[in-house]
Amino acid sequence: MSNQINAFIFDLDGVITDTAEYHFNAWSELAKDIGIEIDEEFNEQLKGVSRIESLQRILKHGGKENEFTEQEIIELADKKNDHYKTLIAKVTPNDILPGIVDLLEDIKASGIQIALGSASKNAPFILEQLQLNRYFDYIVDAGKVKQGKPHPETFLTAADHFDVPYETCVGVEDAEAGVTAIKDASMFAVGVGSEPILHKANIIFPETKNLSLEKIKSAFNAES
Ligand code: B16
Ligand code: MG
Repeated sequence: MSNQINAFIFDLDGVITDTAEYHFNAWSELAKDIGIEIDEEFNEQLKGVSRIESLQRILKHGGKENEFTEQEIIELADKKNDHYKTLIAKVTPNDILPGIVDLLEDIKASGIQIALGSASKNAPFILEQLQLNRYFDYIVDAGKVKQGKPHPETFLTAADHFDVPYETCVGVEDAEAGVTAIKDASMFAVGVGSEPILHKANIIFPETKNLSLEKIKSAFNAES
């Protein structure tokens, strides 16, 4: 590993802001409509996972994976997204998780490029609501990613855009699927959350307020 970090690639939900709760609300309601119950523990499996894949996991969880046509699945996913969009319309800069603006400032001051690598097709809208666009040099278009997390494509797309070696990129994630994607992209993984879920990450911070560029740099250099 080279000891120069060329790019940071951030996940959105669970790292920059916490829209997981809104996703959970919208999915729970939709699931209830079709006779399926989901709880917070099951919701962990939906974090970082695309909209359609999330719905397929919910249907499987409820033993209804063969009950809907492809068209009906799309309609159900659209219904969840319509509800979700009404919830995220209320997002403001107050919803930025603690420590994130300082970290983005520090990265920018170091001259390192920053990308957003979210699985969410709503990511550009949320970033705008948070008024964080100016920090991001590139946003991966979740609509164009063929293989969602845990596949590394999201992270590889950002590195390819910057034309930098994968080993010089740092990915920041809160979800197991996301950390797997970063590691499979041969990048340095920063996990935010609990050790048992994120154990594959190179360094783990319990909460966003604990994130520190200095600590990330020294852990990165120690592995170079
Ligand atoms: P959408 P991230 C992910 O965002 C969420 O964690 C996941 O729960 C959601 O299903 C996915 O985005 C797709 O979102 O329905 O808005 O396109 O964590 O990758 O920033
Ligand atoms: Mg996430």
